[in-house]
Amino acid sequence: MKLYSYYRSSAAYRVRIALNLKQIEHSIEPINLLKKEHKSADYLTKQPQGLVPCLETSNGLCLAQSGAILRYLDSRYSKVKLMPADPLQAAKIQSFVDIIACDIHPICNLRVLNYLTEHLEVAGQQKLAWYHHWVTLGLTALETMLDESSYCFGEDVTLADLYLIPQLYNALRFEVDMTAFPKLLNVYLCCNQLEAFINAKPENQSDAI
Ligand SMILES: N[C@@H](CCC(=O)N[C@@H](CS)C(=O)NCC(=O)O)C(=O)O
Repeated sequence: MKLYSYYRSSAAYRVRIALNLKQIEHSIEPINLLKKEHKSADYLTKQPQGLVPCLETSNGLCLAQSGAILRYLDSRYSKVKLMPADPLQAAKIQSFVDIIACDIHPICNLRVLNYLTEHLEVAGQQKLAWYHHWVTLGLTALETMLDESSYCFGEDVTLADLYLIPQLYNALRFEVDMTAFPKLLNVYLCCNQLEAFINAKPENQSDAI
């Protein structure tokens, strides 16, 4: 199994954590977004949107979209289940995940931020204000959904943690004020003590600059 990844991609980061947690044998093929490798003709045959991640299975099938990849890995590899069997608990976790996957990430990712500056003549400071506004709004909702557990939903890692940690990594990188989010930060510290999360960190990737 091969994961096409970029070290700073939070969507790829989610999948790297899952592959590590489930101890799935895999290789990582770096795709350099700054060099536009994700727009090469070859890569577009694998991921038609020209985005990372993309997972190539051992029989050569390419899967796009981190959510679909994670769902596939969780149903195919039962070691460390990412979603509980209980429908209500699973729905609560999915709500948390969707705030990141649907409401924060799509409007704060690289191509959206680049569009603001390159096509709408938005200044760098305003672009940063955009990022801070939408991330802070999302994190404010997420903070209310947690209790004092080590991980987002109890004492076992779930899909929620795989979405939260990359999102927080990004928020810290862009210096979002985190003082209102002690529960999120506690989960961040707990997860980052686990080998699967440490090995998936951007700075621990072979393509990290
Ligand atoms: N919904 C997609 C989002 C993928 C995505 O936005 N990937 C970003 C990196 S996190 C990317 O490839 N950006 C390239 C670009 O903006 O040109 C997923 O979850 O896989």
